[in-house]
Amino acid sequence: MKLTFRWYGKNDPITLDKIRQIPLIRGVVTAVYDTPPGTVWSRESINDLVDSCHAKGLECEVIESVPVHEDIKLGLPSAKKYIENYKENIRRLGEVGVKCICYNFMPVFDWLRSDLETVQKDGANALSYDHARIMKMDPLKSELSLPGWDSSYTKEGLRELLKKYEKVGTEELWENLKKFLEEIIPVAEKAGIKMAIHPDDPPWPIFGLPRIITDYEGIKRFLSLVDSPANGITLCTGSLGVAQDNNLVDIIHLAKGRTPFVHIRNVKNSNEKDFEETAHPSEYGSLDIYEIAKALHDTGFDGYIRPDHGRMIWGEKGRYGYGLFDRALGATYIGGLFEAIEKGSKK
Ligand code: DNO
Repeated sequence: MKLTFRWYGKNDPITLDKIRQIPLIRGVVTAVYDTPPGTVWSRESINDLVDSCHAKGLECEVIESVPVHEDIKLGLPSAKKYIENYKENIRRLGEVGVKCICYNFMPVFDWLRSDLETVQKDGANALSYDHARIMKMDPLKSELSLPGWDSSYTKEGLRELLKKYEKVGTEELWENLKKFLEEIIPVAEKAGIKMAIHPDDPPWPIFGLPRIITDYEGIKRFLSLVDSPANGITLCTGSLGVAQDNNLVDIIHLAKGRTPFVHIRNVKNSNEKDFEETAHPSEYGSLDIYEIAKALHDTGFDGYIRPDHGRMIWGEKGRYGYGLFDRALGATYIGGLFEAIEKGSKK
């Protein structure tokens, strides 16, 4: 397993110089951010990204994300063009040594939280989700925006997009995902890249939009759409772990050999659909991170892991979920767990 750290490119206040000093980090997880979803990334930008990482002694083998254009998820005729662009990005990334691409198939919105600065007992600030509050929110009015969202929509653009989704239910979304995979997976195979779909966060429908990568059954169905090692998942513990019926160890066994990438974070579930993000170690949240690491080890996991969202601690201000300190602590915790499990298994 290789430990990695997310880097939002040259505008990220957490610079490569800082990342390279975090113990155990081998490489970064990053993307080209200078072009809208659906376009082909320029070779110049790709090379610049990879060269910047290498210049600091960091690998650049994981891209998160190559975003999927909404027309693909909607299954519109224009999807054809966007799928061709997607394939070209896969080829170009393969040429520079990228091994894994993380993406998601969530309509319109990526990850969602109701509160970005919940104060915890120890004074840290964390992201949290209160379902009742989310249900009362209107995305067309609310000013809430998260770092993972495409911020280029105007309210009018968003209204039109949401209208188009009125015709797309769960089954249509599955159908459009299948068509997309049938096109891109052979290209990924050739390029030496493993595609890793990110589960929906949170793993239930929001604002009336369908979400399908949410649980064991959904992942089982996903893996069977195109049965190839290049068609895999990103095991995001915090996304799947807030649905209390989800057993992460079972999911890890289900996706054995099909999990090139893992996001590790912990969450404290309060009500059925309410949760708060916590420090990474098991004792702070509802997830047993040791059991998760053990299951990954037992299933022969040999992909990339990154510590996911951290809280804001030590007075840090910055990109929600993506500060330096708590994520760095998470990284060393994860590295320690794996060292203990690996050495323990050899005794
Ligand atoms: C949130 C991230 C997601 C993820 C995308 C992958 O912090 O895990 O935004 O990058 O869903 O496409």
